[in-house]
Amino acid sequence: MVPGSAAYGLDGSDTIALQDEKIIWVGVQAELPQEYSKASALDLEGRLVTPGLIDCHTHLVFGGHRAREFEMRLNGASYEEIARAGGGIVSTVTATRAASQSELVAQALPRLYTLIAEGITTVEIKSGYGLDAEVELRMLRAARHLGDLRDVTVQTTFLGAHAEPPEFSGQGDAYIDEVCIPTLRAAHGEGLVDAVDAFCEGIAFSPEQVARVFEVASELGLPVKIHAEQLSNLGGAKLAAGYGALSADHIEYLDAPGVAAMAVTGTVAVILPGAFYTLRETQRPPIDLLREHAVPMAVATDANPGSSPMTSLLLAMNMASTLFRMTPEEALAGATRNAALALGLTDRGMIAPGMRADLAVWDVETPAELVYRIGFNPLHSRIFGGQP
Ligand code: DI6
Ligand code: FE
Repeated sequence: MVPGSAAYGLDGSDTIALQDEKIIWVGVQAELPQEYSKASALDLEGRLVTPGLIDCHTHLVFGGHRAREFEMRLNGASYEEIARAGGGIVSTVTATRAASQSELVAQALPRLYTLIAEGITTVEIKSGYGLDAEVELRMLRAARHLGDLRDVTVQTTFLGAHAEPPEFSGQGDAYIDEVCIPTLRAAHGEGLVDAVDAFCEGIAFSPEQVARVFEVASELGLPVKIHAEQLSNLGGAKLAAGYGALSADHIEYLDAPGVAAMAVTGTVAVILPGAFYTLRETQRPPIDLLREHAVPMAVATDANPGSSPMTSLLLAMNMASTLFRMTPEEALAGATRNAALALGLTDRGMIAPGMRADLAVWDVETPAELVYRIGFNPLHSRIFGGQP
């Protein structure tokens, strides 16, 4: 039981009863059912309690870093120019292929710990820096292993369609058919895939190529999501919505037909301000249009070594508000309830009976106070599956 706290999203409620891994009751302390009154209690002294935060879009497992590219961009090179010159994602592929599974885990752990320290209880981790069967599987195994090592739920996403590897340069179709799709089948066979993602972009894969991957995902019964409309509008979000996608992510260049298609399927718009900031983009995602169509919006770090070297979901929330004018309530829903939807998880992201007892306790009074600071972590404590 957690009395004396202000539960986010539940007007006036101040007490949460937990049993094992679940929330079993939420309400005001005076109405606490008799049967729970003898349970051990944790007094949170009026602190804000939110669902444990959920980072629904990360590339947390990778080898090396890309600080040199950061310097190149400061000298005027663009993200796309660097990618086309063989840098970018492909340079991380080289470093990732050179790392063993335990090295990948060791390099990812400090990043994961930084997220956990901010109250994250569920994190999605994508493959996509192996781009061959062996290393894509290694990345997914490393991601799963991280979830065994720390008190956090890891959801794995297969992102074989992230970039053409050097050995298939200019042969995207062959890569999709000969490597990406067989690797997806193998990873699924090992139980390593919770969802399937693809990067639909001029520097990555065409809508037709992405559709081929999504056909196989559907055949395997796996949900899909997409990196779409980040640098240009290829209609990727609409394509993904046609496959009932859980989410379309980035979407700075998303147009009205794309928003409408997402609204029909309930596809979540995942807003990634870290990449927008890092690449100094100017085209903002169509937040007003998403609101008008009641498309759920999530916010995530996109933690990756190139376009978003960021491991702070609180900072992503702050940026979503400051850069894109999302309200603090929207930013918080984006890191909890809607982030759960973006992962297809119906048992978390809200404080309600039956939900997992994943909670974050904050030394603040309101969501606005949580979102407005920059570079400050007010986490008081974290409860994961009912365990403080
Ligand atoms: N979009 C992104 O923001 C990341 N992947 C993608 O498709 C960037 C990955 C990287 O630059 O390493
Ligand atoms: Fe990404």
